[in-house]
Amino acid sequence: MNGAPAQPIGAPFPPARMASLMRRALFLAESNLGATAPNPSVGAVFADAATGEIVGSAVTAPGGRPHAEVRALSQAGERARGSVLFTTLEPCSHFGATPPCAHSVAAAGVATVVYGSLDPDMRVAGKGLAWLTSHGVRVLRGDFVKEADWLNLGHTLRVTERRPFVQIKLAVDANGRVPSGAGGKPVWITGEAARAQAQLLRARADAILVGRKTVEADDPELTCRLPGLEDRSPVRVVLAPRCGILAQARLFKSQKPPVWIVCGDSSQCGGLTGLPGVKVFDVGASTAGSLNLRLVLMRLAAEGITRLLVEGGPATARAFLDAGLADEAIIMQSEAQLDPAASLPAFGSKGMELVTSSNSYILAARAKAGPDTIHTYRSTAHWQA
Ligand code: AOF
Ligand code: ZN
Repeated sequence: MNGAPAQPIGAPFPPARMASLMRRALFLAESNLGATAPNPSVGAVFADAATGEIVGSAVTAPGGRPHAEVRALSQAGERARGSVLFTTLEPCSHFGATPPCAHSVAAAGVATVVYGSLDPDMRVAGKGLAWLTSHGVRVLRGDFVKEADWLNLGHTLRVTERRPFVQIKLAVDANGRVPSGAGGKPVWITGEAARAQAQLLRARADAILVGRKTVEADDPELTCRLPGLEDRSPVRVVLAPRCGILAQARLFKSQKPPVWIVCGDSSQCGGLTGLPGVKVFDVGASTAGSLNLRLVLMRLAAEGITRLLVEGGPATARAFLDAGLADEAIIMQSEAQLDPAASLPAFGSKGMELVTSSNSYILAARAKAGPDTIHTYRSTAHWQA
């Protein structure tokens, strides 16, 4: 269709307005990613049917409630009557902690609901749309369904596969190499702009995960230090099959956000179990002593995690890739060249090609951040060109 958005018959607004209102809803949804778990971050925009003017808009509140639609509805007030709602997710139909959004929307006299993703939650799963239709509200699929599905992927995977969305982030040099990590502190490869982007990834995650070796080599804090977003730091997760993490690590200096140690034998974690803000999860180890990553992810999902950022090191990233459990790989590439004697190929022996030349991943975006380049690869299981 010449690149124009697919237009449902009888759309309430011209194509460009339909697209921009849904884009606005997506933008809102994106703004609270990482803050609403275990609930999805949804964006909702009410537009006046006659003028297309926005009369109320909101995102799911931090902590997951109230839901986006009811927050936006209270802004719109009487102007919701006869309006058009653009929402990134099918409005809910279940009586949970709050009354169902679909009921509130229909009761407010909204004329049309334009939605992005269907809600896979069995309590909703089409019943939200059915409620709306049976109460006289017109329901249309909106533009940017692919983008909405991508934003909701953490929620979808938690519901359908009982695991979170997994995003891998790795900073590499011009040759795709990473520092070998014996210095006792992080080695910065990328510049300030890329680092700020990396911090934003932390803000948009529910949890950040590293392997025990990264704690030893870098002694990181794993918090979000972007001005104004400090309270968006995710739960800090360390994969440590045999524990062995020193209680002196900087991670334990602050109790917030919590630190979760996922191990294969909690009897080895003696010194850590009593630390404030620290929880130990024992998922059992294989005979080779490694952890089953699917079990790790299921444990995190059971704790409410929908979006997990895997930050290191390369062996940990590689393990998620090998297990087919990485949904997105964000490669931040510097123009600098590391000393080969003090560096390793990213993702272990295979280097970056493990992602960049794989049929399982597709380049979804490439952008400059100062002198660095950010390559975003997405799993073709969830993202098509
Ligand atoms: C919406 N709008 O903004 C969100 C929705 O535990 P509860 O009662 O808050 O319900 C959580 C479920 O509601 C969640 O699993 C998902 O199906 C839906 N989330 N729905 O209409 C929203 N966050
Ligand atoms: Zn709802």
